[in-house]
Amino acid sequence: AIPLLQETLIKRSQQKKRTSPLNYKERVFVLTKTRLTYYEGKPQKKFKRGSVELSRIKCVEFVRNGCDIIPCQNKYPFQVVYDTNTLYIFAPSQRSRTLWVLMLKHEIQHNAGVLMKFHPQFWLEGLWLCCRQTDKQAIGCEEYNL
Ligand code: 4IP
Ligand code: ZN
Repeated sequence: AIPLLQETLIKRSQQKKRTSPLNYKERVFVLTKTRLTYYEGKPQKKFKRGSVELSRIKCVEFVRNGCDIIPCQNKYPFQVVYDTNTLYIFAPSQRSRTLWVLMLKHEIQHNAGVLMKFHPQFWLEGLWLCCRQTDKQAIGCEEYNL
């Protein structure tokens, strides 16, 4: 499939298991018409680490107040919410982040299950920083617009 967008960005571990570490990894992100996939390595020689089917995505949005609290070189975070997970991705510039978010929003506009509400800040150390709720699956605290 022809990539719509490709760039080296940083991601936070999704912590799918209770014992998963919280860390940040540089990955080559590739967006196609059907998937958002991330790879380890260089664009010319890369190994697939994970992939999200676009049809499963419920929300793509900036993360607010990310820069100050997160130990990540890339200062422009955005989130991709799908199934029961949130993938946090950090872009190197405002321009890059805006491009990824606009492209992703465009590709998911006809998805079933797009959220009515979302969390504008990070899930960190057992709570949502926006609303202080301690249930990871708690309904969002702010209205979401695609
Ligand atoms: C890993 O940490 C990486 O951060 C993985 O990211 C991440 O998977 C793992 O989280 C996390 O445990 P170590 O490399 O120190 O083992 P990547 O796949 O980019 O390498 P995700 O799911 O974020 O891709 P869990 O929750 O999958 O275990
Ligand atoms: Zn919240």
